Amino acid sequence: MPKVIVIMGSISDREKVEPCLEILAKLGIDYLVTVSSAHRTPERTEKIIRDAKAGGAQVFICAAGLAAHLAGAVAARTLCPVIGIPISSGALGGQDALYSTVQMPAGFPVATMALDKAGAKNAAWLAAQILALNDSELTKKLQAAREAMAGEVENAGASIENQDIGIYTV
Ligand code: RP5
Repeated sequence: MPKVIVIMGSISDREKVEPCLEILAKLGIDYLVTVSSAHRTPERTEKIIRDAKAGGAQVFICAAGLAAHLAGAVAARTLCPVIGIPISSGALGGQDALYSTVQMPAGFPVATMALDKAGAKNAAWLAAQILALNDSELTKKLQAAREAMAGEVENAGASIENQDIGIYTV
């Protein structure tokens, strides 16, 4: 059983969750990805959580839209960290999913990310940071990734300074 379990509420969420899977894969983190709904398939969701627990999974990532109950329903059934990705869909454009995911009762936290792809990316980074607490190789990968991001910003800054008036130097 992989350490990260990614559950989306509907296959229609897939495209928005994809960046999460890409980052997990890039970091060499095994994950299980599936579709299950807190409302449409509550028993299936329970079984996924049970199996994940038995298999030693450590982090859940849950993506859902509308009255997004999935992350909360998972949080109610596990002591593992649960990361929620609110998905925009429907008449309220994702505010419903954001509020449903973020407004958890005390004692049942869901680490709520931004909506859609931006949130999907950070869900992967946060899951990686949680796992890295006990994985020095993963810590090194995260450090390297941050250095690469800083390098990209510096290159972009240098490039625009060369093209434009370039009055800012460090
Ligand atoms: C939620 O309802 C899903 O997570 C999805 O974002 C939304 C719409 O689902 P579909 O009707 O497209 O299956 O449960």
